Amino acid sequence: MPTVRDASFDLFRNQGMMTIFGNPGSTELPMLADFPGDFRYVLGLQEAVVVGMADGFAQASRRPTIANLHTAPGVGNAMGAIFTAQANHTPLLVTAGQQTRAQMTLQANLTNRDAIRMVHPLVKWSYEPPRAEDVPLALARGIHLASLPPQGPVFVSIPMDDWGAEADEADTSHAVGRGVDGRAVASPDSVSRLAAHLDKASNPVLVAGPDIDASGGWDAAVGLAERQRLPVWATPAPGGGKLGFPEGHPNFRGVLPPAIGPVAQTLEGHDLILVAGSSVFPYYPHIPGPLLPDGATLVAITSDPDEAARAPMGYAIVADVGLTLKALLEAVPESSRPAPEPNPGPSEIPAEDPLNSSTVHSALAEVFPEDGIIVLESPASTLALRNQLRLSRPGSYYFSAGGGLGFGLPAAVGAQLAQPDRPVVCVIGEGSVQYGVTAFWSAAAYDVPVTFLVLRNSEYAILKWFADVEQVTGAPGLDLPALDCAAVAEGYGVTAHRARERDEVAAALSKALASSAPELVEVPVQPGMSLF
Ligand SMILES: Cc1ncc(C[n+]2csc(CCOP(=O)(O)OP(=O)(O)O)c2C)c(N)n1
Repeated sequence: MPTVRDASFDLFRNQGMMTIFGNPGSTELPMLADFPGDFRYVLGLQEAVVVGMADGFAQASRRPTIANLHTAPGVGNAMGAIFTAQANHTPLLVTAGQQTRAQMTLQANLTNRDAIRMVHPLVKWSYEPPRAEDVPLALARGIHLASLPPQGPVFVSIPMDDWGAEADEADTSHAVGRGVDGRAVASPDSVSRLAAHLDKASNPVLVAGPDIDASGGWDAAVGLAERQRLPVWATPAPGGGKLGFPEGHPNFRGVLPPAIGPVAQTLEGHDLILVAGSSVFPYYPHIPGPLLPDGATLVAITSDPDEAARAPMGYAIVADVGLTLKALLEAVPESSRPAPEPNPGPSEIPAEDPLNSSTVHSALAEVFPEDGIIVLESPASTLALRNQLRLSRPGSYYFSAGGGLGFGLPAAVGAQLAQPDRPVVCVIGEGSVQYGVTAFWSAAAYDVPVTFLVLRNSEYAILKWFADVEQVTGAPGLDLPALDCAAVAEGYGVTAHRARERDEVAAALSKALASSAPELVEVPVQPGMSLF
């Protein structure tokens, strides 16, 4: 008879989930016993980092991924990262150990007394199997649910004595071997109505969101924009966890501002706004105004019924974004509208001392490889990075969609593990580093050659900008004097360089990019926001 552990690892193997991210405790050791040689265990030193690494790995490998946590306190530490995975639509199987079944009711030490409810609002499904022999089926159910659109994290709590229990061979062989496939295209009617609407519009525009890339719709989005002569905006940065359109393309206009009034203002003059693969819209802060420009209609394509339902305006089609864009591309004729004016290249910012973040990003652009991947968590320079780099390949950009910090550093390590042949650069503010700082250790311990570019402006710059928008004066806690990330990273085993001038920055980045070990480049930058 196989044990629950044998059957569960067969399931993981069968699903191609052979990298497990975790931070173990006594309740997880029975799962890890006799760890099979064909699996890889990646240790994170704190649970937010475990989930962050798993998130980056799942997104960059496009596979569901396991994050194994230590009962209630481990799940508690990971809650912010699970929130982010939910916003990112990342297919994660989050598991946590639990006390033995015999000691749960008397609530022995470390019992997660309400494991299901603890994480419930942040996941698609939260479960603790009623019997040990149900664990493989529960894990299978979780993996399939996480992978079905809209993708997202699920949670299974597993009592520690379950792993050694006998599994029912006949039942588990079905659970281990099955698959589920659920990418549904919009109905032919819906596609042809939208195609006619688009072709007849006098000045339509495309707003591209992260699920275009996640659903393999990149080429279809480009084809559609070219055939229909559509200018293209990226969905506002907080929700743009991935790119939906090549930012160096002549039709690309820029990133939409993240607020109600400014979105309508930016889209002024368009009579049809087609949104693909984004919520409508990831707004923040609250700058009121009309939801749409006068006379405009909005149609959104999303795989997420909740995104479709909660949009405050417009018509929504719930369907796989990539497949629906392909169908739409086939249904529209070549438009006779004039092509949009080509977008000017990145702005040039003079080098000062200390450098402006834009100048740092222009130095990065100079040495950034064609197939490079950016993981970004530098709030005050997000727009400057997008403008300077103009990333134009799918799978080349990851960002925390929900607005929570702590994703960047671990997700970069996870993305690099998933894509060992593509150089990963993590561009991060010195404040943001602290929310996932122990990921430096995992990068060093597993020789994960991420290049970390830390922008050191000695403050929470974006919060000072928010203070202006919110008309708040006198708020404490917005300065970060003497925070030396280079020294901290060295303590975790990462080689660090300090660079101040533009040429030094480019040279240090080239060196780090060529290295087979993780390296960090810390650059002092001017305070404040960098928009270009
Ligand atoms: C988990 C979490 N805690 C706090 C915040 C609030 N917050 C947003 S941006 C920011 C400042 C980040 O500082 P830094 O990385 O140095 O970037 P800068 O604003 O200077 O570009 C903070 C604290 C958040 N978004 N998420």
